[in-house]
Amino acid sequence: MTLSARSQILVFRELPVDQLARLEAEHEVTVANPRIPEQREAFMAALPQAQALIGSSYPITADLLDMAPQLRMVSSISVGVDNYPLAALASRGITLCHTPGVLTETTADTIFALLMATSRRIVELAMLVREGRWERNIGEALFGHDVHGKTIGIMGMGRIGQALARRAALGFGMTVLYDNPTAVPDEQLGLLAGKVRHVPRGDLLAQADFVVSVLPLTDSTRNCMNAQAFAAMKPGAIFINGSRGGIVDEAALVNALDSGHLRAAGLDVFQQEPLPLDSALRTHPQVLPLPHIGSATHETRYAMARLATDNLLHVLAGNRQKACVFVTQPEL
Ligand code: 8YV
Repeated sequence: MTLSARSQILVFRELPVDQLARLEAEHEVTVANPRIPEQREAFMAALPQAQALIGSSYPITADLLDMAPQLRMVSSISVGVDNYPLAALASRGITLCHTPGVLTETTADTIFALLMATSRRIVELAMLVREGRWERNIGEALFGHDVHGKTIGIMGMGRIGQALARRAALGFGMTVLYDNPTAVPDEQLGLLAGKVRHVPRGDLLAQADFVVSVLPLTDSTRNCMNAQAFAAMKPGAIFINGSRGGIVDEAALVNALDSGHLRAAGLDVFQQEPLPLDSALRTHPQVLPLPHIGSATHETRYAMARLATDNLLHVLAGNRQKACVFVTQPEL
């Protein structure tokens, strides 16, 4: 890739000031977040000249790429790349970079916190106190369920799945089942070797007290948590989704909760985000919804932005080999 010394960069999600300064020191930079109505016109106006994009959480479609004929790379501030037209990028020779690794532990923390909060009814009981309804000792009707010592089934044993398994197995003495296209070799499992079991999905669904998705969204995982999958889960089990909303048939989940087959669901991601006001999942008493906060800590979002800036500068300088170029489905 031969690019002018100072390339045209379009920043479509706010960057930390020090990372924006790094880009401005070497390139011509336009900042315009199309999710903000007042900035959408500036974003569209900058597309025709843009040689590089950096940002996240906005659908970069094939049609949009047609409006950016100079585009040579996209640096996503994310590990997931399901909102990018991978085939269209490849056919145009546009390099896609992402930010694996830096968000692994934070996202695993979030997912385990969601599991704990869902099982122990933390938010529901905090509201009881806040709303002045704590009038006597908590009775059985408000008890939650233990997490320690139970069985967790992890769908997707990539970086985040393994970080989650470490929390479950090493921190909470849980039995850890996982399904993956292939078993993870012991040398990659490290401390988890001998502490996790690779099983078929059917066994995972039937045996787990907590079924947790950390699957990437692909054509093969889309809607994989459907009515059949929920019915295969253990009665009284809890479903946790920390990956992508697209893997869940949300109507089927609501039915599984309404029937009492599933005890509860903790969801950090949804088919449509922000979650529509008329979604049954927003107010369902057995659902604990979060607004996609998996990696949303100051420290981690800064690390992601810094890595995405590194990636962009490496590729524009002709050092593609130093960047986290997306070439296969990310191990979340
Ligand atoms: C962020 C994520 O929500 O990295 C991902 O794939 O889903 C999250 O870390 C998002 O990408 C914003 O940066």
